[in-house]
Amino acid sequence: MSTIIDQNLVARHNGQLQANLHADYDALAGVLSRRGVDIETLTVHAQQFAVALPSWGAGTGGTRFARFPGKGEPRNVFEKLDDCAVIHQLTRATPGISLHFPWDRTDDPKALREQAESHGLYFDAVNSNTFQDQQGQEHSYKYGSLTAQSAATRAQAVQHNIDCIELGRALGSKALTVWIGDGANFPGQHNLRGSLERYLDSMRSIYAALPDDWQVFIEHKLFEPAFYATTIADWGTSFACAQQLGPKAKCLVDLGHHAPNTNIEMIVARLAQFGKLGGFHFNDSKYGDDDLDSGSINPFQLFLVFNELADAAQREGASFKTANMLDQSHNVTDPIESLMSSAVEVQRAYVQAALVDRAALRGHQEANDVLQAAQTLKQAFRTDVSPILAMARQRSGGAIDPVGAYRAAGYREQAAVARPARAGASSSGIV
Ligand code: LRH
Ligand code: MN
Ligand code: MN
Repeated sequence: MSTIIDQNLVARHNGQLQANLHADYDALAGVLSRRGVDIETLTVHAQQFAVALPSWGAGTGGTRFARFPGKGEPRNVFEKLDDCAVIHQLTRATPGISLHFPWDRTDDPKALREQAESHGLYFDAVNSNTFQDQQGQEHSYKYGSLTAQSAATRAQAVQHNIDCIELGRALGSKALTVWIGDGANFPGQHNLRGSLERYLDSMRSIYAALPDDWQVFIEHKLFEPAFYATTIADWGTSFACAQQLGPKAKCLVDLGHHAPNTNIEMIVARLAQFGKLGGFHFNDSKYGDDDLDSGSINPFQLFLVFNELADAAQREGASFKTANMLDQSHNVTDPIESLMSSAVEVQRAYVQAALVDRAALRGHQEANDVLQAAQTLKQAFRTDVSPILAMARQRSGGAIDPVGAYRAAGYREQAAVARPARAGASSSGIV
């Protein structure tokens, strides 16, 4: 695997932190062994964790009002891939990349795939985009895409999704994620049932184009850009559509796509129970689809989501798999730093969930010992597993302190020179 940051620099940086890490790790090993938990098992578990990076997260996202670009932002998909490679080199937790078309359009998928493979990266689910018009496009999505009244517009949106599958195939992806912004801003603007009928019709054509070993993920979101009624607004609609379409269709849960205080872990449990949990877009939010860094607002919720995933994995064994991806927008931080720390926060929740004493929890539930049941979860959540995460990274060849090593390497400063800003450039297309 070729690395972008000099591995000797990473090793030197690790060397400075080594003694403290070992002291912290040994202390935690003692705490855990008193609970009957072997720290080494958890460290191996942490090393097995992976969450995919959103290509569109490598640049500054911006809001509906403004975008303040940072220095040295990637100008094309190849440069985004370089930034993703740096994130994986230092965290060893992000080998997958989720591309978004046409933002990441390339005439040379072979070269892109080779570049990814040279860095030990692969392509996770590809995302289609019929939520904005693209240059030269014949029919506008102003009034909808897969649900549009116009058959020609629907056909164009279907074809774009089929093109995404083709491109994804050349890149080695195995899934397509479909999120549409279709909906209504006014009561009466469209027929609520008719819109979903058209969606299903369009999705049937996309489903028919899926290769045998592919899946399609339906991503719901309660509002925005439609502010009165969104066609795929909730997990119930997503689930019903996935059922209608067939076994290759599953639901994707973006944590930010729910009303505040929604019990997302229960949605996860329901979808897992009925075999329709396809994957995640991890991020955090306070109000709406804020796309804040994972674990920055509500880490307990993230832990509870992973607690459900651990429960499902225990029930269903190795066959239980979800496609885990980040989906964040960075406005005031360096995107590479945000993505590194978010990957670590998701990994933290994954390891904390593995710490839950499931037999004890079941016992407390059966005995209606509510307090002890709640405490069992809290004990795992309160455990600071940072030394496990750092040790896992180091053993896998990464950095004990990814952000520290990244800053010491001066990657952003070098990128600023190598990638001079272009007026009006937007990395994702979101401005
Ligand atoms: C929609 C969404 C969806 C898009 C991405 C850019 O809010 O979460 O996943 O593809 O943002
Ligand atoms: Mn999303
Ligand atoms: Mn979103």
